[in-house]
Amino acid sequence: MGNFTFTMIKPRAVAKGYTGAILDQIIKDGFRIAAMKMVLLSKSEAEAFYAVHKERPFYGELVDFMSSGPVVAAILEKVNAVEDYRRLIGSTNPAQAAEGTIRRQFAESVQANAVHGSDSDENAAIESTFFFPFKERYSVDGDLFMQ
Ligand code: 3AN
Repeated sequence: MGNFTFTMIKPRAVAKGYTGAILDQIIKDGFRIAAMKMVLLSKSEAEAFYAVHKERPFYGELVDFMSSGPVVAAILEKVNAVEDYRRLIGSTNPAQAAEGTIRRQFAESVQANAVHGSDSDENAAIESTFFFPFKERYSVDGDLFMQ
């Protein structure tokens, strides 16, 4: 069980001014922000980040969307972070996301679903490294520095 996960607040949610409300919910749920920045991904960076989805029909659209405006990227620290954060954000499709989840409240569609959350400890490490060098991480737990 890992103690950190990686998230992005996606372009539409940032553009609509939901960043503060989403971060507030994340913090109130017991996550600690270990790293954070707002960044505009280039198309090739978005392609690289979502390379695992290359064969899926929505890949091109997803890359265009994720590079259409700035995202807020963060590493979140909490015991059992990956699983707890997936529960907090809700299902990929906001129409199926449980009441009170971040996607239920702030998502527009399956694609513009407000936030990304890592789906495994392994991917949390890979995705964190994509955005944050070790010197930009402020961890209360040494694990964040030992990937
Ligand atoms: P999750 O983000 O819940 O782990 P994935 O890994 O299946 O979901 O999909 C990655 C991202 O791809 C989603 N967050 C969403 O933005 C987009 N996506 C997934 N399914 C679709 C779809 N059917 N049409 C458009 N975009 C999709």
